[in-house]
Amino acid sequence: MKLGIIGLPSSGKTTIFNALTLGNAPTGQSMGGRFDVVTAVVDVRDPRVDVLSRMFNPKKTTYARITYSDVAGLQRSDDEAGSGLSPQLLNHLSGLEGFVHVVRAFENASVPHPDGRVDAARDLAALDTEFLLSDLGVVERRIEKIQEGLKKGASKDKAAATAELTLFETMNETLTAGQPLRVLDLSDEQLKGLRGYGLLTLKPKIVLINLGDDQADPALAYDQPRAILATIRGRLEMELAQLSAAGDEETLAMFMDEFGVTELSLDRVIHLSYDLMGLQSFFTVGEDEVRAWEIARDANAVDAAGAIHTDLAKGFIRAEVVHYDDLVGLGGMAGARTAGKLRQEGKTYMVRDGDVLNIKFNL
Ligand SMILES: Nc1nc2c(ncn2[C@@H]2O[C@H](COP(=O)(O)OP(=O)(O)O)[C@@H](O)[C@H]2O)c(=O)[nH]1
Ligand SMILES: [Mg+2]
Repeated sequence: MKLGIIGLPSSGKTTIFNALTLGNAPTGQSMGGRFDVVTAVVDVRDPRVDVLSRMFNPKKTTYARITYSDVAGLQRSDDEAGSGLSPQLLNHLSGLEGFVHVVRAFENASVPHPDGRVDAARDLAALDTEFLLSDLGVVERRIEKIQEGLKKGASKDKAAATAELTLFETMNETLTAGQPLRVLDLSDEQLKGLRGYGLLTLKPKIVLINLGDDQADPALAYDQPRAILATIRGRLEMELAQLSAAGDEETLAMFMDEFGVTELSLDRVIHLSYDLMGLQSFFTVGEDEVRAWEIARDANAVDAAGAIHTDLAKGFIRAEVVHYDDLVGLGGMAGARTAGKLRQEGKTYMVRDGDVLNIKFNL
């Protein structure tokens, strides 16, 4: 899963990126709107993986992973005529699966807001508008293309071209009304067809309101499908992440207690990312490797097999399934088998979060 951390300059993107990746990317650098991307892969720390690893003692233990990129260079454009995203920036954004949109709410006298005054609602809307305009450009160009094709009689499949035109006209109306494409109820088929367009307002997004250390939640509303609004105390979280990375558990616990932090932002934002993308985890176990895999919540056993390797999906015979809770509760595979908790499941079995799978296949 690849998520991009986006936001206006000095909103705290790099600070939050550091908190998420336990990293040390330099913050507070004015990029002057220059397009710049730093990427880090984060292990999804799942205590269940650690328990399984102790149980099977494998050569290798592998967590699920999320890639976060810190995307600098997004700015509000004053150009009423269209979006101000550079082609390279747009290209990078289009390739991401979702966004973490950082919005500045913190006051910091030594870091003046580029617009002179902190206003989270305004900044949130500013980038949304930027993305909307970008999508509108894409949609309008596509509509012209389809219409041209229909006029010239160049479209091989007229019915398909007409259906596509209808879809793009609906999208055009949505965007023109100031709504992101996320609000549309599109079929899987339609979404698949749209994948190549990299439409920005179709991508799921977490809006992270970046608060000062003891600032109250400004309580903004953001009611959209496939969007989550949350708050974070970015700088505080970065400092806590640094304590955690340094292994200073005692000081970390003290600060977390003092500031009422129950879960580090790393874990919290990872959980939000999973929710946002509609993901769950399943596990594979063995002497060689204990591993966590991410998969859609509506995935079946064949999808799970395919997540491991396309060959496993192609030659799928059945899946041996035991739930993590049963496996651990019954002290291991032997116990789970005796208790009848190790089941044989077919292709259409719907995978549950925490399932331990062994795919039987034949090529
Ligand atoms: N007071 C306060 N300052 C912050 C917070 N987050 C970031 N900053 C400061 O704001 C400046 C810009 O942050 P940075 O993460 O570099 O912003 P970016 O331009 O969006 O990557 C840095 O000096 C940070 O220390 C916060 O939550 N509270
Ligand atoms: Mg930065």
